[in-house]
Amino acid sequence: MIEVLRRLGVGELRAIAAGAEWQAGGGASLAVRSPIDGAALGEFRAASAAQVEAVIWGAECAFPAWRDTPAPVRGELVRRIGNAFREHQADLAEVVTLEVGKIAAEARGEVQEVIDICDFAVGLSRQLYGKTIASERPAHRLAEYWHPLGPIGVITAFNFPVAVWAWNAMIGLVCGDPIVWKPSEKAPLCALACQALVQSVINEMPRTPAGISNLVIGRADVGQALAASPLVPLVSATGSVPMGRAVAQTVGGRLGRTLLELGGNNGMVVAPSADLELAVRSIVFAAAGTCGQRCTTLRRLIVHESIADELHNRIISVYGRLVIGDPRREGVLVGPLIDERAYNAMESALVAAREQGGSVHGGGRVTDGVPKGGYYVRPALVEISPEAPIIQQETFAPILYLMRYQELDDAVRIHNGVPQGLSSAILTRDVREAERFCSAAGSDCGIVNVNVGTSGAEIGGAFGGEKETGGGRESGSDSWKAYMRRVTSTVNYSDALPLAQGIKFDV
Ligand code: UN1
Repeated sequence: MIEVLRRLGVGELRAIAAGAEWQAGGGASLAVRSPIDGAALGEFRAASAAQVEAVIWGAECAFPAWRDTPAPVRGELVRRIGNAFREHQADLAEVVTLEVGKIAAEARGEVQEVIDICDFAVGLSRQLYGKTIASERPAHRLAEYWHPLGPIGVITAFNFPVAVWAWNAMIGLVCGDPIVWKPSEKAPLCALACQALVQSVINEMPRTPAGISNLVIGRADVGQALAASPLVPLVSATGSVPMGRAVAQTVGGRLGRTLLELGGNNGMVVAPSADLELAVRSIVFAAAGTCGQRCTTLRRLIVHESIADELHNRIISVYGRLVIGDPRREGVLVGPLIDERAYNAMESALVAAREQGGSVHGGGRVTDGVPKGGYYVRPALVEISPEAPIIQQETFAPILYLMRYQELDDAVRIHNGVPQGLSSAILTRDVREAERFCSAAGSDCGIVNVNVGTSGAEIGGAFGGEKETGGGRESGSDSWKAYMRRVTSTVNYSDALPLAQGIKFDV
């Protein structure tokens, strides 16, 4: 077994995950490869439908005891989980790098996001506030409060293999919900490491019900089994639009709830007054960082025509200096794409962009000075018309489309003219432009930034977006409400029975 996994406590895999029977070299159905060099990291047998059902049943059995555990005590568990992640931050970051190819700083940042959401959830465990509402009837108390919901299904993508689970799991846990996690089949090792850490904390905290944190490993059919179960009142899913649509249809068919965080096709408007130095830095991090594989990656740049040439040249010049290669190497800023399929998708998008009149700078595979077997690419900048169909599509790779505008209204129209609505930004020193972009008539996204790129959100805000992005909100703010059920309660403490709306009904 890989040494770092041993340090994280990934030992008795059979005990911590359904479908995670470690098959070092054995012919199982799910092979995991490192995007760094294509090296085999292990093989798994995906969970069977019966295993998924058994795990969900275990979560359901754990629910009453966890529901009845005081929320601050649930918070204490999450506080300890946060400490375990603090202690193992470097180890877990190493697994993130190995399994999904993030550079060290970003892998560490992702684990930091887990720690931050744990802290947030601990505070939240004493702040699951309801409301008292003025009743129209005398001697009546009208109130609203929140109860745990039940087992929560969490489906996550490869690109944030630990943080997005933590957003859902830590909030869900303090809300009193057991968690059943189906990670991306491309990142089961990260999930096993997280589950091992959580399990070790659970084992040391007396009276914590077994079965509040669970893992099922497999492909789409495992996610579908989770989505189909009537014992899972909420399924929170992060990933592609087709995945989200399939999950939503299954969950919707049984009238369950979903929380969806799907594709982003994020845009940034660069106005004439923008600080170009700041612009270049925020654009390059947002467009080329994480090799273009964040939901929040910048994909569309809408630049005022007066500065478009200069900005274009500056980006090309920084792209030319970017160190691309083994994410474990000091100084590397852009690691590999996740796999060959991602590389092919990038190539096809660039072919389509050329056919649609785009002029492409960069792109293409890097083979010199990088590990063999990995898919390393040069980030691409594509100058293109806002009418080109390709800009409607999210390609999970570092392709940045550049379009020009004359009037801010046109920029906003171009910006909003795509089916997705996750993250957006405007770079300007003109407060009127900034406020217009943030207003109801401006960006139609869930995240709207000024002089900050589209990616790299903090956990304290609600995270998610509109339109095909799915409408869900997770992480901070009051996103916790999605993980609980709301009760509206009227208590009459008089001897009379006045009816609402003044209705008379004397019997
Ligand atoms: C994602 O890509 O699914 O805002 C999550 C960001 C990160 C989270 C991205 N904090 O870029």
